[in-house]
Amino acid sequence: MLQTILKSDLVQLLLKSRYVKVVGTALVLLALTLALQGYLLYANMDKEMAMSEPASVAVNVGEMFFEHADGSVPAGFIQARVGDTIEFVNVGNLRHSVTIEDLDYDEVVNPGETTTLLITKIVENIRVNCRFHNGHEAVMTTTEGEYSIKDNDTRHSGMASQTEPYEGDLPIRSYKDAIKQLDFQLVDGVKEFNLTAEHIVWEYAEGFQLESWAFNGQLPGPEIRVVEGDQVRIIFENNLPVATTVHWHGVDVPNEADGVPGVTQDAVQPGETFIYEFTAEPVGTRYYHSHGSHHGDEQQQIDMGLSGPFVIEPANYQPPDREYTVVLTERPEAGIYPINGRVYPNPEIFKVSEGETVRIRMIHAGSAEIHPMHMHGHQFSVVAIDGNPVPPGTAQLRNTQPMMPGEIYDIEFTANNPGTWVFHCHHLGHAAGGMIAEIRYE
Ligand SMILES: [Cu+2]
Repeated sequence: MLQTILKSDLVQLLLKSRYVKVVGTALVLLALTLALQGYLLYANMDKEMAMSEPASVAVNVGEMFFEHADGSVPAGFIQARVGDTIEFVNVGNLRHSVTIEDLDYDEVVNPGETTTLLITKIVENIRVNCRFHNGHEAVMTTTEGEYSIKDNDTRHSGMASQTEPYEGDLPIRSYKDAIKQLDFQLVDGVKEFNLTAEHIVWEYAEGFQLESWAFNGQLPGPEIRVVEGDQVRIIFENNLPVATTVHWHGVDVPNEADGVPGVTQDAVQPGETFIYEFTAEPVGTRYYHSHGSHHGDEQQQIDMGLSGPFVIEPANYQPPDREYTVVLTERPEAGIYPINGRVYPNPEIFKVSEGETVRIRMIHAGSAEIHPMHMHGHQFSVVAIDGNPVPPGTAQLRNTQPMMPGEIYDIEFTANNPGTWVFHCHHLGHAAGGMIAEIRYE
């Protein structure tokens, strides 16, 4: 730097100058430059010292996630430096553990409690699990100095990597174990259904298992199908580790059967039974879902799997040639967006034959996202919205139908274009997260 200044034309000119005053000015400028350089060097050192000072990093543990409390690092990724302490805070309702095999660390953390880990060495991409619940884990990386956040955000990167094989005591189930419709018994003219909420591990695709809460052990819950005007009795048993309720979405039930904890009933505690009784009305595609145990945990319970279709047929129902039900759900913590409890490359397959009229009852049972459902190769008519028929002659002909959480659309199309066609969410992050079904001609 000094040499550069001395060599510069301006300095050479000044040095040649006979005016000492000018030379003096140049020297003052030079001194100022050196002082500024020194200051910058000092400031940098100060910054580096501040950055390597040990910090306490808060990581929230809940159902089913590990995430930095301040949101500075993507969910599912834990970043810290040597010397830092990580405070794992259980912000959920269930008991969790912080289990890090590579660090020989295994601590149980009850709801509201914290366990602290001191980082003593650099580790790269090691797994942090909870040994009680398959389905949430994080990748931890520590560094010596400065943070370097890697993008490992399973929440937004579409289909997450395969889960560890589940080794606990919960039953592992998949679409292969699911039944289509729930049977009833006729008791004094009342159609009586037994519905249970169960704690299971659900296999959305091969090698992709997540701990779930499920009606009758399946995702989505089995379809309950009744006829307009039926007297319906649902004997609901809660076998979950948490309290819950069941809400009959779009059904005009009497108030006491509406399933809202703290408003129309007390939450059904683990091991308890609650009876919902109502008349099936109005006609149309409806669904049932958890309304949580208290205000605030509905989203968690719904995302973990507590929903299923409820269809009220008109008397003398004339079904189309083919009829299918689509239940859209969301597991944002794992980056997957299932259709009927399945994610691509394990898609729900709708078989059709050329010339058939096909009806699909689409239920958005997820909790948060918009799903524009797009069908390839066909145009469809929207024949019912939220279960209620669209007046004849006014049905829209579409190939994409956006759906908001809680919305229901019945669509119909003619199978007039043989092939294998995808039917998928056009929010492409959701498609990447598995929200793709197939229409296959037989
Ligand atoms: Cu979507």
